[in-house]
Amino acid sequence: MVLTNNIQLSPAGFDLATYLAHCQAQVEAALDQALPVVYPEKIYEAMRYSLLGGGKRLRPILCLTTCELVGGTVEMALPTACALEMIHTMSLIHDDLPAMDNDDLRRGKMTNHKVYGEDIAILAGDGLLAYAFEHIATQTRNCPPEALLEVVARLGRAVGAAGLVGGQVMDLDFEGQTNVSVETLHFIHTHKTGALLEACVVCGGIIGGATPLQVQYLTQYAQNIGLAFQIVDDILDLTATREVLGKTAGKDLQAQKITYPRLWGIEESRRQAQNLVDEAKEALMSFGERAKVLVAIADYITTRNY
Ligand code: GRG
Repeated sequence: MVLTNNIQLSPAGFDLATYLAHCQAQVEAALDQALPVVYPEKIYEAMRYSLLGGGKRLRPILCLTTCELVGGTVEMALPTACALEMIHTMSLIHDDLPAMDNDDLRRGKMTNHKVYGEDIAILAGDGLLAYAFEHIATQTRNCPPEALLEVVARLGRAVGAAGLVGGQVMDLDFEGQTNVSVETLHFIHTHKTGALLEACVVCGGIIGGATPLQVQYLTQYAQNIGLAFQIVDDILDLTATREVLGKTAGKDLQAQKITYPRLWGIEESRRQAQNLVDEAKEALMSFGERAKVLVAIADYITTRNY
């Protein structure tokens, strides 16, 4: 079976909202199928509670879209796309724990530890992280083994101390400090947020058979949208409501975190995010018209309202 989202191959213009909704439904169904409830039910239910609990599904969509852009199929990338969402979800579960950001609302619902308790929430995160790698290894079809090995290695690096974990450690370290340089803030966010977004784009490319030069361009695109995504996240934390965000608003101020708007002000932060998105789009020039979905997603990063 060859699954395709086809839109980037069609000559006519397209509507990003329709494309995102189509991919979200595809990812939702695949995630639901990927993680059935078996014995011991309690842990699977806790994992599914957060995994199937909403979210924009931006990370798996980036992976699927990039795979198709370089000539691969949705079918080839779907297990990795699901794994990326499992990893992202586990990072949210752990981020919300009392020992970390201590939050009670995520994706419009009570956080995992509020429903299942801290012990189960920690284990649900661990379970999702381990299962993500198992899922890639056991479910991927029609992808050369060496490409898959590279995907697994890149993903491991993006998640560990060289990526999310390292960024989170620095984020916690600098909480409450006012004298934080822009370089430190960049370090935190290129690791905590950027590394996984980069892995989504680049792994989709690798699965789809991207050339080394294409991987280089995709990396530039991803690094730029990754940082822009976080700048916008910081702005939304200040300007959007709890209802729209589906999570506590004003959290950064409350936790005395240094953010881009605090360093630069809101207007300058918007300008910087726009510059990054412009650079991201430039990195896709050599793909021509076929990159229109990734271009539209870059624009969406700065225009999104949650
Ligand atoms: C990965 C082993 C391991 C541990 C986790 C807690 C932690 C270490 C890292 C924190 C990572 C984190 C929560 C970064 C924030 C990234 C971010 C901006 C999330 C919001 O993403 P959206 O807006 O959320 O795409 P939805 O809900 O739409 O998916």
